[in-house]
Amino acid sequence: MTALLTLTVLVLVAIAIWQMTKIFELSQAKTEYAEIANDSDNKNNGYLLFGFLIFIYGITIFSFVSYGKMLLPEAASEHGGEYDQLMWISFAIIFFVQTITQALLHYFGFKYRGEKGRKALFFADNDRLEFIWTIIPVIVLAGLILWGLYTWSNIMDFNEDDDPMVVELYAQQFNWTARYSGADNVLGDANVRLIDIDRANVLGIDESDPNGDDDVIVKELHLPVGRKINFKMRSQDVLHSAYMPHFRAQMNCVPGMITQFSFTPTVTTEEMRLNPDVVEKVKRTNEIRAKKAAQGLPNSDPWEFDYLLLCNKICGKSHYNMQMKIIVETEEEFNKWMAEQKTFKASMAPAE
Ligand SMILES: [Cu+2]
Repeated sequence: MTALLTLTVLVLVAIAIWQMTKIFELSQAKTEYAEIANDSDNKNNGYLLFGFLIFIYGITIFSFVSYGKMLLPEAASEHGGEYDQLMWISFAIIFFVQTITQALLHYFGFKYRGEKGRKALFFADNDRLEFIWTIIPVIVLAGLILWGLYTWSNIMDFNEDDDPMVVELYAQQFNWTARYSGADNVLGDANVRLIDIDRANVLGIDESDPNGDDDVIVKELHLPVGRKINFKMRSQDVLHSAYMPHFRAQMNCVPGMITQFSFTPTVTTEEMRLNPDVVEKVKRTNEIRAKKAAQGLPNSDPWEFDYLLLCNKICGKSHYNMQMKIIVETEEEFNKWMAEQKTFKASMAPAE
């Protein structure tokens, strides 16, 4: 009701202003017909162009200053640096071109504004000009695209030379499950049709495949630092996307097929918690949480940084909460943790 009243008041105020302008216009004794722009109208519009230019530059600077801190901290994977470099160079080129072309656009808009007696110059074409403004974008874009393709093929190179550890990421509405391939480093065959909840076969692992016996199913992803991991993604129901932002990794999880992504984590969770950007972010978040706690609001416990696996496809109503903690640790810590886990064979309830 308040909203309706406010809206009515706003509409009435708008009508009043419009009527007042009409009265003001009528009261002016004009020699020219008021709806044709004259030199002073054109000049004012030219100045407004400059005003708009200042506005877009201002909002750009404001965004950099206010939201720059929202960016991800340094990459925690081997390929991440290369990926970030490509992104920053693209950003820099776009920023440079945008700044220059906007200034030129607005300046020429002002310089060649309509003036009484001025006539537009007509010329059909200029080969040199057209060559210049075609060849520069061609060179820049071709360079970026080639570099991008090179980076992409480097990142997506799944060769077995580095002895990658094979880990499955299993997506379903609305959670993740991870499966380690065990001592043989081979995942047992699996199919959603073999899922047997009563016997705790949540991933549909084929019991007749001996490769699956030593597989380890977990709800928290532990990764040894410096070891290449080859992730194989599956989805149970709809399209999901395995997104590990700190490692600059993302791959769709598609029902009915296995997709993959591979990376080497280079920074342990403990080390990342000491990263200045992360320390700053944790501090900021906990200040907000402390304020919430004082008001007795939920989600106000102090937060500690952890790597996350998130879902980056809107897959349903709880999509926003589809995440799994990732812990990057030393090889010894990882081996110790792994030794405590149960294998698939040991964790299955016996068949009745
Ligand atoms: Cu999802």
